Order: sequence, then structure tokens, then C-alpha cells
Amino acid sequence: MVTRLVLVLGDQLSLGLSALAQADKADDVIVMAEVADEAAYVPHHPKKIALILSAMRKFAARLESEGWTVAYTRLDHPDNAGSIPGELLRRAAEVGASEVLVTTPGEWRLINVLSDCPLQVQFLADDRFVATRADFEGWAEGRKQLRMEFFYREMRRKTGLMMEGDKPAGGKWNYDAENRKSPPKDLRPPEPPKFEPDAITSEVLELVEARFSGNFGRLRPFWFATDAEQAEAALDHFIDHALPNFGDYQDAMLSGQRFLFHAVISPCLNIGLLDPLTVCQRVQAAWKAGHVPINAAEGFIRQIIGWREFVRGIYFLEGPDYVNRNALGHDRALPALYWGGETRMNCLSEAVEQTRDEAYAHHIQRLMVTGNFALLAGIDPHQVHEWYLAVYADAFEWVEAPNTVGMSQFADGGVVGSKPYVSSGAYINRMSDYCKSCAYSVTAKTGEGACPFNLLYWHFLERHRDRFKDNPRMGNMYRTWDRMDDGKRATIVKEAQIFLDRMSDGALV
Ligand code: FAD
Ligand code: DLZ
Ligand code: SF4
Repeated sequence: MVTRLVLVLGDQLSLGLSALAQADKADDVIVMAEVADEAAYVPHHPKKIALILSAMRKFAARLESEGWTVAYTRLDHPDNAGSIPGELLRRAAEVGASEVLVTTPGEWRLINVLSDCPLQVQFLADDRFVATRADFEGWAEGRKQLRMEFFYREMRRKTGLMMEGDKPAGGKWNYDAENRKSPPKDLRPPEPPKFEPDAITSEVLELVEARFSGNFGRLRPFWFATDAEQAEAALDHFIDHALPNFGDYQDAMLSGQRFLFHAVISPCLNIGLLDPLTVCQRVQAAWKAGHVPINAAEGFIRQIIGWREFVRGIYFLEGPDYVNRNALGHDRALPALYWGGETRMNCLSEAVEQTRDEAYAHHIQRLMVTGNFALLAGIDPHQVHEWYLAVYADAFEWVEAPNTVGMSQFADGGVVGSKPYVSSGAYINRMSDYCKSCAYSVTAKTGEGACPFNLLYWHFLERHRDRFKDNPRMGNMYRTWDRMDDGKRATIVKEAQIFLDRMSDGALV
């Protein structure tokens, strides 16, 4: 047999990976490489780099223990070629191979780089998803609008999850009406399990400390799951302790409670340590056993077989230029507060500080605090995209870009969502306790100390009136704005503009 190379990337750490299923243990050589190029396309959070390198090393050891030949290159190896194609070429020369098997990467950049590599690269479908790319394209074809809710129902039918025959369990597809409660003051969520670094992870932490301490983000304490067994334990803990309240407090935000009832499993899912369908089956079993209510189980399963699959479909359907879209023409530079610069806005300060410490923020912090502010303030969506891609441990372009460019910044002009996710301070106040400790007043609409979200919300609607005035889901917003007297509207627009100018001049806001 001719020896082939089997490339396994840092987010492809699954024993059932299609490239491994097609490979021959006796003859083929697995290539895994820690390379400078992958660490440099954005300034990744040190915890994200440590997670990937540590999980790669452990996965390579696991493959070797199962009889595979693994050519593994460490980041500090003197012969390291610095890039994925460079490493493939080096290994190809070493073992006399010219063919490469790879499960298609989750990023156009890497797909293009591998397509240009002067080796015979065979791309295989990434079957760690419920929907294939062809399934999604077929579903999307001929539809005027792509809406997650309808795609999700297809995924329910396809998987049989939460189904009773051809009907949704309990009679409804979606139990969100029972979710999203405001958090009571004395809410005491469980902490996610924290894994002590073992010898492999400790060595990686030293490497990351030496090479990436200039990147935004705290490396230590580091407690992420870095192998399939730990990921499984994290999932068990979530199902036992947090899932029962997942639906109720899905949109809540509380100071000092960084994880609430969220699963904190997206890094494990996205690098391949957990299988999404198995996760959903476990959640369904907990519901069937009477351990969790239906609104929690359905809400959670919808995030995975609905949103997660939907955004992946959009990423590949829309093509490589998706990350450069800017439908609203926003061009303000991302302010320093996103990189930990001081701000008097408590909600942003809390979300960014926790991002720096944990490489994690939950969905509503990402969407309604950091995302909402960037959109209201008219920040260049590409800069926003690069920030999200860098700072979260779960950030890979196929999932990050549609969430940021589409759902959060409306820069795709409405492919992911039918209206922009914008809100004034009132929403943040209802869903969190942030406003109580803020230098700004959430009830003040104008004048000294008025919450910037209140000013910017109307400023956003006014500057995009032509685009959104006829959107049926935004009619109420415009009617409220238009009912205000002219003087008040002029004051709001003026004060919002002053705020934006001060922010861009680097003043403390
Ligand atoms: P939970 O709240 O417990 O949800 C369970 C799981 O559902 C998650 O682990 C995740 O796999 C999935 N999920 C939930 N919402 C989404 C969604 N909108 N899209 C895809 N999957 C979802 N998620 C990422 O995995 N990577 C990203 O880079 C990423 N970037 C985002 C950027 C922005 C601007 C926004 C608004 C959201 C982003 N999300 C991203 C989606 C979501 O915020 C995270 O999946 C979630 O916070 C992960 O934490 P968790 O595991 O505790 O999730
Ligand atoms: C994110 C990342 C980092 C930081 N380092 C590596 C690496 O050294 N080697 C590797 O194979 N993968 C790494 N990754 C993950 C890749 O960037 C990821 O596979 C692509 O972005 C495709 O999703
Ligand atoms: Fe954020 Fe405004 Fe509340 Fe302050 S008052 S925490 S800026 S929403």
C-alpha cells in the first residue's frame, strides 16, 4: 500500500472523524501540527490556545495507544514549518507520500490554503453534524428567508429527538414562552466542574505562558476539559446540576455568576471532544426520566440541533466573503474597552472582564451586551468579528461568524435574523443586576449620567430609518420614537453623537 498522510486539525479531535474512518492504520501516517500560523490569524485568548494544544497532545497519545502512527509536531520543534501546508509538505517528503486525507476544515481560509497545497488533498465531509452541507443547501433552496425555527423542526424530524411519532413532544415545537425569567437576587447556580491541569496540560501552559502572554486574556487558573473523558464528566455535571434550570434563566445575567445554568460545553463540542447528537440524546433521556422539565430539555436541544447546525449551514452557504459583509456601512473602530480598557458602563465591564478571565461569556452577554453595544455604536463588523474569533475558547469561524456578522451585527443584511438585536438599557436592567452598580443611570434617557444604551438605541434607529422603518417587527420602536417631541429627539441624537465622539477620542466612557 502507498502511504498517505491523514491530517487531523486542532478542532478535529474525534475518534470517529471521517478522515480516520477512511484511513488505514497499518500504512497511513497521521499528521498533527502545532503551528504559528494557526495561532496568529487572530490574537487568540491564551486559554483557547492552551485548550487546543493540550487537547491535541492528548488526542495524539490516544491515537498512538490505539495503534496509529502519528507524526506530531510541537510548536517549539526546531524543524516546525510554521503552517499546516508547510508541515504536510515536510512530512510528505519524510515518508514519501503525495496524498492527503482531510476532513473538510471549518474555515474557508484553511480550505483554500489546503486546496492550493501542491499535494493531492482529498477532502471528506465532516459528519460530526446532524445536517450535511447538502442537506442544508437542499432545505435552503428556493426559500425567500432562512429561519432557524423551520430548519430546527426538520432536524427534530430527522433525529427523532423530542418527537412523539411525527408530532413534537408535549404538543409544541418550542417552549420559549416558559423560559427567560428575570433572575431573583438569591439565585445560586452550580459552578461548572474544574479540571486540575495534568502533566501534559501543565507543560502546554508553560509553553503558552512563554509565547502568548502578550495576548488579551488570563491563562491561569486553567480548568477546561481537555480530553473526551473530562468532557463527558463536564456534560454529566451539567445534566445533573444545571440543566433543570437551563430554560428558566437562559437569558439572565448576574454579577459574579459567570456561568449561571449554562453548559459551558461549546469548547468541547467544537474541538470534537463531545458529539452533539449524543449530548442531545443524553438530555432527552434526562427529560424522559423526569429529571428535567420539557422547557429546559427542548430549549437546550434547540440550541444544538437548531442554532448550531443552522449557523454552520449559513456559513458554508454564504461563502468566503461572508466575514467581510457590512450591510449597515458601520466603520467606527472597536474601542479599547473591548480589550480591557477602562469603562464606566458596568455591563460591558463585567462582560469583558469575565471574557478576559474565562475565555467564556454566555449567549446573552455576547448578544445583548458586547454585541448590542457594538451594533448601536456602529463599530466596523469585521473588527467585531475578529474580536469574537479571538477571545472565546469556543470560537471557530463556521460558528462564530454567522453569530457575529449575522445574528449580532446584522452585517449580512438579514440572512441570519429578520431584525437587528438592539435594545436600550431597560432590557439589560430587566435581565441582570448590572445597572444597580453602574456609574450611569438606566432610567435616565438624556442628560448627565444617562445610560449610553438609551441614547444609542434611538440614534441607531434614526440613522437606519430608511432600512428598518417598514420592518413589521420594528414598527413599535419607530412609533415610540416618532411620538417623542422634536426637542427631545434632537437632544437624544446630539447626546448620542457626543458620546460616540468622546469614545472614539479615547475619553473614559
Ligand atoms: P449553552 O447556553 O449551555 O448552550 C448549549 C450549546 O448550544 C452550546 O454549547 C452551543 O454548542 C450551542 N449553542 C447555543 N447557542 C448557539 C448559537 N447561537 N450558535 C451556535 N451554537 C449555539 N458559539 C460557539 O460555539 N462559538 C462561537 O464562536 C460563538 N460566537 C458567538 C458570537 C456571538 C456574537 C454570539 C451572540 C453568540 C456566539 N456563540 C458562539 C453562540 C453562544 O453564545 C455559545 O455557543 C454559548 O454561549 C456557549 O456556551 P455554553 O456551552 O454554556 O452554551
Ligand atoms: C485555533 C488553532 C490554534 C490556535 N492552533 C492550532 C494548531 O496549532 N494546529 C491546528 O491544527 N489547529 C489549530 N487551531 C485550530 C485551527 O485554527 C482550526 O482547525 C481551523 O480554524 C478550522 O476550524
Ligand atoms: Fe449597562 Fe446602562 Fe445598565 Fe450601566 S445603566 S449597566 S451602561 S445598561
